[in-house]
Amino acid sequence: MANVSWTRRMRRAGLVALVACSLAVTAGCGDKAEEKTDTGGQGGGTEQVSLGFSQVGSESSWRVANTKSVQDSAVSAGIALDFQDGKQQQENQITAIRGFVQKKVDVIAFSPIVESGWDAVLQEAKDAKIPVILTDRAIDTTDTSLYRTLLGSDFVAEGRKAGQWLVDRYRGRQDDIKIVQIEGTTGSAPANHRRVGFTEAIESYPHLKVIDSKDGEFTREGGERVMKTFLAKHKDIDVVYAHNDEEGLGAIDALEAAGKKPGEDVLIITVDASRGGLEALAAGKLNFVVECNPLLGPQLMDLVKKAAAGETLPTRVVTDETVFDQAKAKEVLPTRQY
Ligand code: GYE
Repeated sequence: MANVSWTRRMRRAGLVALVACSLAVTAGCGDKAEEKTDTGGQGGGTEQVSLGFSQVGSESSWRVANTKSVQDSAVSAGIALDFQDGKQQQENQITAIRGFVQKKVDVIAFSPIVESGWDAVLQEAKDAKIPVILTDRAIDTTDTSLYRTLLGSDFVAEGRKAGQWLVDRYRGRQDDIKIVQIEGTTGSAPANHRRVGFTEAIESYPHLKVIDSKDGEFTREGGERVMKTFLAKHKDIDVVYAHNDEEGLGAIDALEAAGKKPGEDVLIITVDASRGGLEALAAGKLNFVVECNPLLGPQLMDLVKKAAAGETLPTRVVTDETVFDQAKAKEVLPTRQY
């Protein structure tokens, strides 16, 4: 019985008991009925754990690597994965989660596109006693009992690392350094937290000035579009802080189209450290890249198994990450997985 958790057994037992109750139309369907059903044939622990996973979309190479990691790890862990692509829409993710509840999966995991608006659907999962694991992105709720844990990066720390590099780079300078920020998807945890961490790191240096900020939707096209509007609006931009590599690559496209040299005329900082980002860094077109690790699959599957087995999970699991300058990018590129 080792693999068949208390929660799963209870949920299924409860369901069977409920059906039994309504068929028999008798009073007194309680613990006894549940216990009876519980011992009656769950397959002795050989049953596969099922996981419903709702992904944000495929906006970036980070996301593509994350999806592959989740899918590959489910196979290696022997977990039956029901993968649903949210295609950048919160409604799609809500529908997927509702579907998982109806299908009675053992565990639900999802990467919430935005922070707010999840309480109702997560309450449905809670009522159905299905444990929920947040991966990658956080939600904004006052009811932390709606999920078991959050597995992913510390985005505030990432923003701070980006800001700290800038502080060090311009230490001793008195003149104004004009920074533009290409933000991630409005309302998403990484956009909110990367802005907060960055602001925090530079706020006691008044010469480091963020002169404009706009949503580039975590895509290369979005980054290019936003950078074009910044270039049209502002003279003498010194630094671009892009919330992910794709937006930084889009900013490179816009700068080159405007006859400027990215990495020299305008410094660019990004977050993710995907292969494309590190290549641009090694080529001198980006200046600093903060790592955000998308390979969350193996850790997620461990947590899924524990949740399915009714074990208590740590409320937060943070992934280990580093930062890259141009020399370090050249060093790691040959073995970079994503
Ligand atoms: O940085 C970005 C992606 O949520 C950490 O989403 C993730 C972010 C990642 O689209 O590239």
